[in-house]
Amino acid sequence: MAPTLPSDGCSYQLSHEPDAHETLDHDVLARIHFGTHLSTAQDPREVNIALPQTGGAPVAEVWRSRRPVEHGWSDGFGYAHDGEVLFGHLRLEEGELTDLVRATAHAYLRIDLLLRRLGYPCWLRMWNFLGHINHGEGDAERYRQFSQGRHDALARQPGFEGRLPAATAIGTQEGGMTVYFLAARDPGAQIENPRQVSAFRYPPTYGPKSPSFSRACLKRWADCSHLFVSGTASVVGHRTLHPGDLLAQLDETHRNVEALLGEASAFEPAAGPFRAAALKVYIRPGHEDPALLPRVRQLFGDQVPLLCLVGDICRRDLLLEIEGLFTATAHSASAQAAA
Ligand code: 3EB
Repeated sequence: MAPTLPSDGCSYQLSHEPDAHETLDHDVLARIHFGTHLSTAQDPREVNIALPQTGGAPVAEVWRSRRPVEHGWSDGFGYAHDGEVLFGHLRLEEGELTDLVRATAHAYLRIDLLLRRLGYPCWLRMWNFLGHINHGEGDAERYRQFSQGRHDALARQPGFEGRLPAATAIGTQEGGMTVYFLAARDPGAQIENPRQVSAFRYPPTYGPKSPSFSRACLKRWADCSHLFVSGTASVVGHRTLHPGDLLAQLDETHRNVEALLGEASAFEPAAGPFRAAALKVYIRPGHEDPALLPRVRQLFGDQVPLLCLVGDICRRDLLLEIEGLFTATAHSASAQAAA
């Protein structure tokens, strides 16, 4: 049962669909299930993330394409691609993470090899889910070790700080690491946030190697533009604002997302206004609050598809993080009008 895609011109799209486990349709690039009691799947397009959902009936994140989709397994990766965009994922069990820095670097180098081999060398968007992300003190914290390994891999490419993908890094209660990602044949543009120090320039107080991600990645396709907004939190400059205050962190996060949207529009004015196609909200365990989702809807719009997940945010004083896919289609409309 393929739901009809709204005709916003994009050749592939993200939707939130009631979580189901029936066989995937041909047009699916990926289906990501979120929850703690998930069954293992054989289809390389299926991904399980061990984060409980909150705030509604469980949904899956489903990426569908209008173009023919090819899929398979390679070097332990499940992947699918449609000639324009590639989706892939990798799972490492806890036993493979005894040296987390090296394991992360190795995983990221393998991703790079996979993407080159399949002909989609341009990283757009990374999602990283790591067990016990806040365990360990100081620079031995698992998030910081992950960051170091990711940096070690990405920094091998000259000029890497100008081509960083958008990203999310969230902690799970189960061990191990799952990474899933989108990549393209041609690069997107890296967008930074004028309210925030770029994460790759954070001072060493946040870890020996700065987190290698961009605040957003803007990808222009034939008929639409996608803005992949990284996990965004209540960080201004490089500092956490409003520690301990979930709703104030939400308002600050919203200001950060607005600033980023402004930056993206200034970068590509012809794209037209960006609208939120889907958002994910991550809440630190123990900080769920019934006032949160109504406020999210008030800030980001009533109709926005929302997926709410309970997981550890990588900085200990952050209680919440929001990521999203934003779409703009004006440039294709004006291009058609001009034709
Ligand atoms: C921040 O602004 C919050 O390490 O990949 C957000 C999104 C954060 C991605 C990552 C970290 C990452 O620093 C934390």
